[in-house]
Amino acid sequence: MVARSSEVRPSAVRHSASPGAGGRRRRGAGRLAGLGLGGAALLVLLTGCSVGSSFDGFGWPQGGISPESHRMYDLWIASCIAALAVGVFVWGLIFWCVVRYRKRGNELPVQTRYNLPMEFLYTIAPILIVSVLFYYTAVVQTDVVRITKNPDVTVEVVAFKWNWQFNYRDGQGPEANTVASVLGTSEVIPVLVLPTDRSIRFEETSRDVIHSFWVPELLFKRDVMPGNVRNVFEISKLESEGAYVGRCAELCGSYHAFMNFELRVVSPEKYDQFLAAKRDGKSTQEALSAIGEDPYATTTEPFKTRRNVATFNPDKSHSDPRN
Ligand SMILES: [Cu+2]
Repeated sequence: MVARSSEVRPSAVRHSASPGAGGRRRRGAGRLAGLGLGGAALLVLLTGCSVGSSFDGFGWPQGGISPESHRMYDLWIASCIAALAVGVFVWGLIFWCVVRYRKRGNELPVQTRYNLPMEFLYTIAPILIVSVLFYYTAVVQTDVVRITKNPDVTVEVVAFKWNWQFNYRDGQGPEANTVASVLGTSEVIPVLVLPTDRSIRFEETSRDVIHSFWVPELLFKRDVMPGNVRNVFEISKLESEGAYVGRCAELCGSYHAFMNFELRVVSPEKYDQFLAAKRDGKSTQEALSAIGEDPYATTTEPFKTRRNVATFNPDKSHSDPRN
């Protein structure tokens, strides 16, 4: 497949022996290489957040609120750009070959194979590409799952069918004490209040089955396991105040889809006041009101089971699903 003059058939030699054809081919290859380089340079120039947002994140969720989420997002965008650069180059080669070597007569075109430099390139280039992608993936992953010794805030996330409890802890690990707690009920969505600009550790445990703690804006979710497994992850800080819906992302039973909570990100000062109010025995709603925040979740609402005699055992006389 790759050129080697000793392998070339006489007819092909005749064809390529013309100096005009060789010159044209070199110029064509030069143009193609220039086009490829120009395309790659253009893609590199367009790199950064703007490329991601113009292409809708290449399918990756946007609007992350932690440094870790930005790193994962950037890795995805860079990988897409690298894949596109390789793709554009390969597509260019394919179309160039289709046009340049289209059938002109009954003579076979130059048959090339055992070209060592080309074979070498075929082998080395993919290894290099995969190595670079692997390296950056390993760097970002290590960064995202890094655990520090003394995070500013530690929250124990307790999942159960089908709600959440968030325990504010005075230290790390199962031996630490809970100093304040937020418990979700069927009537009230649990609001997890956390501060901006402080490192936060999440320690997860489940009372029954496997759940998954997921705030889409963190661009990260981690399973919440029952038993002795205590899944832990950290974020170095939350960047923007606001209310963000949180969900269970592991199919855990009938009301899995309604197992929502709200992450409320406030300033560090407000967070301290919230925690102080909770420690003083105030309810979560009272403590939220005390710091000037909406006392109830604003991003989601408690679910209605819609389960009663009529809907659980529907028959013709009780067919109205709203009952
Ligand atoms: Cu669940």
